Amino acid sequence: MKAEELLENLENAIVKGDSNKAVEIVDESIELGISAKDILNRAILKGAEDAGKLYEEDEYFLPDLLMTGDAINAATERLKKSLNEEMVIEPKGTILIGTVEGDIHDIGKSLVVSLLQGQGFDIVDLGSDVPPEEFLRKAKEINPILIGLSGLMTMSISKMIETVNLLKKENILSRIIVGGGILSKESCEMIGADEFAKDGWEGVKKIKKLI
Ligand code: B12
Repeated sequence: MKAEELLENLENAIVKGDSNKAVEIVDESIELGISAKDILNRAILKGAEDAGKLYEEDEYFLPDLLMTGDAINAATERLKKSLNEEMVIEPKGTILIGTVEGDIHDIGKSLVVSLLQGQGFDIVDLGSDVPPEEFLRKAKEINPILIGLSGLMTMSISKMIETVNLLKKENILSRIIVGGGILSKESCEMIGADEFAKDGWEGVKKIKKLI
């Protein structure tokens, strides 16, 4: 099977929420030599976007989104091993990361964690639905070189603002990057973060520049 066809089938498996099929195609794609970055950006994220659109159009409901979420999770878990094989590892410092309060989306954030670990960063992952005070408490404890805030929903932006304000008020000097598809240069400025990223690889590049 050709690469294009394989990636299209993977996109469809993600939309349908077929985890077994998705994992099977990830394996076939890796065997065919397709890079982890292409598998993610050209199939998994496209499937996620398609499912999101169907949800917005009331063609999909929460259970469908959950199935898609499971398939994305299964596919990205399978990808993580080869992601790290594509990376060069040198020790680089500790990064604190989490999804902001009110937001439970954590698949993209976990993927970014894998990418950063593959680059030699130590990661302290606070998980999802993390209150601003928890980011502050942990930042004071570990003094990270950078703090990453993830958020996929429009309402997460106000929580990002609250979190960044609290960190700055309490004199946390770590650089801050925010990530998630909803973000733009404008929202990043509004939040008061140093950088933003809509994509994991772009995020890793920007993080390396920031520090
Ligand atoms: C799967 C999914 C779910 C799953 C989440 C499972 C999980 N454990 O994460 C479930 C079913 C639980 C879910 C729930 C809901 N969801 Co939902 N969900 C999605 C979906 C389809 C895919 C998200 C995903 O996993 N993408 C794949 C990953 C790999 O990509 P990613 O998250 O974007 O991450 C990449 C980048 O953003 C970036 N990145 C992410 N974080 C960070 C952090 C840093 C520091 C950096 C540098 C980079 C970075 O790097 C990653 C890799 O490239 C999206 C649609 C979409 N287009 O995103 C909707 C979507 C995000 N969901 C949406 C909604 C509305 C909801 C619900 C409110 C639905 C409901 N009525 O209950 C709830 C939210 C509950 C809550 N309080 O959080 C909306 C949000 C709309 C908005 N603008 O506010 C979306 C956009 C769907 C839509 N189009 O309407 N959802």
